[in-house]
Amino acid sequence: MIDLYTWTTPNGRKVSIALEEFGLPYTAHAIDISKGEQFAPDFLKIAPNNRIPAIVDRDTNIALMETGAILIYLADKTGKLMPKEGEPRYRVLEWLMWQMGGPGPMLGQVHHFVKYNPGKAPYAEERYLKEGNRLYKVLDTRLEGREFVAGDYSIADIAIWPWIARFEWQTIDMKQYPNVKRWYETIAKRPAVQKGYQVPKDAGPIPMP
Ligand SMILES: N[C@@H](CCC(=O)N[C@@H](CS)C(=O)NCC(=O)O)C(=O)O
Repeated sequence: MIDLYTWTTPNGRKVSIALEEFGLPYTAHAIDISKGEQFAPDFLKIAPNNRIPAIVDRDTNIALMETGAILIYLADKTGKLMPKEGEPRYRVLEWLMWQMGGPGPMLGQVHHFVKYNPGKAPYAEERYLKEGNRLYKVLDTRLEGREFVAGDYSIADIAIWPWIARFEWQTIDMKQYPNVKRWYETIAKRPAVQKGYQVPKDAGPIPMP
């Protein structure tokens, strides 16, 4: 049994979607980051960076924060959604790390400046929106002639998809990125994605382009 501490955000959804895909039993605990619950001392014991999500695997007593580490841990635990060796494994890790260093932090800044603080910092809005569009273009090019980012559907797709699901907040027109749109729609149809998207509470329908 796994305890998942999470909220209805892209980083939180990476792990709830992965748990659904892996078919691992888990209990979701809501950490409402709008109320500052990520700073509660008990949460900080397992997530010292005061950010969701985090897990505690009761089978192994391993507590983990950081979605990249959590996804690799769960893929290794189950032997699913990441090749076990060789170049195919490194391709998945490559695109997982791309998400962790690119779309995660950069689109997060787009949300901060463009969605929540429009007009306060025009340079930052322009800078992060330009970077966001650049990353969509990189993803679109990668998905040209490929169904998924790295071989079969993997933890790399699961890491990227919830960030693209915020395309409306980002004011990014997904239709300009047809390969991203096709990939996004394919993944959105997966039952595990539809279930994991609504953890720890119903957040309305998945946005569709
Ligand atoms: N690199 C971290 C990022 C986690 C993160 O930024 N989580 C956000 C929600 S999507 C959060 O908890 N924010 C709370 C805060 O900023 O205080 C990961 O991948 O787990």
